[in-house]
Amino acid sequence: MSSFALSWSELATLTDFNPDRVNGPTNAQSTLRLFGQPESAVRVTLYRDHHAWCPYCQKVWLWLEEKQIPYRIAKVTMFCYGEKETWYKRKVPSGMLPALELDGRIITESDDILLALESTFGPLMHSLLDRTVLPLRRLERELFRAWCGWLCYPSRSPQQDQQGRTAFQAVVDRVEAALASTPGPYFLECFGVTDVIFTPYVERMNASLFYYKGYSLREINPRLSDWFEAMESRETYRGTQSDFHTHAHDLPPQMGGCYANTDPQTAVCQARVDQGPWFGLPDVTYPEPPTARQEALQRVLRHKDTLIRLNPLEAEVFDPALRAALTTLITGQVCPPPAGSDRGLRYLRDRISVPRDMSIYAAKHLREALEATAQLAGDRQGPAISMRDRRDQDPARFASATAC
Ligand SMILES: N[C@@H](CCC(=O)N[C@@H](CS)C(=O)NCC(=O)O)C(=O)O
Repeated sequence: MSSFALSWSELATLTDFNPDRVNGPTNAQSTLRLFGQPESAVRVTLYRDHHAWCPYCQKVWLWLEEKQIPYRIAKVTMFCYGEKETWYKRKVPSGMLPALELDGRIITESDDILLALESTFGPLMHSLLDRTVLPLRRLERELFRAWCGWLCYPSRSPQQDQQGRTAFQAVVDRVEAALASTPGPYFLECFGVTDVIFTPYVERMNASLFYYKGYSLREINPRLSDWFEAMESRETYRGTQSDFHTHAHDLPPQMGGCYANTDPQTAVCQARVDQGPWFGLPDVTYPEPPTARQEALQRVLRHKDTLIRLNPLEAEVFDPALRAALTTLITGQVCPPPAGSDRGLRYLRDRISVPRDMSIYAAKHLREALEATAQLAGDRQGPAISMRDRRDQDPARFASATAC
């Protein structure tokens, strides 16, 4: 059945999504985390990037969430998507992220940060320097290098691409053996700092190799599959988790380039990540939370004025088109948008960033609703996403509405 687009005030009555960002589940929008403790208990500030794209920031973020250390979060711009804040350069002249302020002392380098946190608050199950952790840390770096070797250099031939794959798989096989050497799904006998260390890049490998190489890390390797599933059982990880679309497009400017192979499967994977359907991709397997659609609606309502202002379409066209997509999102009913709005709807579809904007299932619903609505208007794609930088994501333009 088809319906008219609801008004902004009607849409606002259809979501009451309002989680406790200070004491509730891990989320990317918080600027203060207390875990039930008073604000006077805060000794730590984490400086991390606005977009939650920085893997080293995710490592420290996850550690703090797992240990439930009260902390503040200050968000900083990465060079690849905007101007670094002057106040941050005064604190950390290199501008590098993450940084941590602990009792007034600034610490940089994610491993040094974790060591300082360990010595103040105790280890997360094991110390980074534990004799069982050290070889696994080295293995994580080997995996990282093999991934870069395959992904970040153009191959002159399918044979050369295959060599990259073989070298990567050889390290993955050792990761599989390490995971198999303990009874549970984690790297050591139970969850701990080693899992935190592997998380950021293994998540990025899963996304980027699917998109650029047609290789599904999570589906091909049974132990890593179990590990992902175990990680996804943790509220902490779910709050930091990104999706395939976000990583496929945030990585090239950060890594200095990601190169697709010519395998036909790669084209299939790319079409699926860029144009959907987004449900069923191996970027997430835990059951969808019942609040996902309401979360997506609430997050768009919060930023709607900026989203309309920044869209390539005129406001008179994009405003009703966006309301049509949100009507579909929340009611499930088909809602035709104005003629010519397909490009603008797909522009927004492509610029949803997970978990910066919303959690993974909320984003899938929003992408689906934007795409279903765009299809009623036409088949034009939005302006191409830049692979050189992501200045199209400059957070300054959202600055007035960032705190929530
Ligand atoms: N070895 C450092 C690496 C940190 C790093 O490479 N950070 C990148 C972001 S992922 C950065 O700050 N780049 C500067 C920028 O993009 O603004 C660590 O472990 O903390």
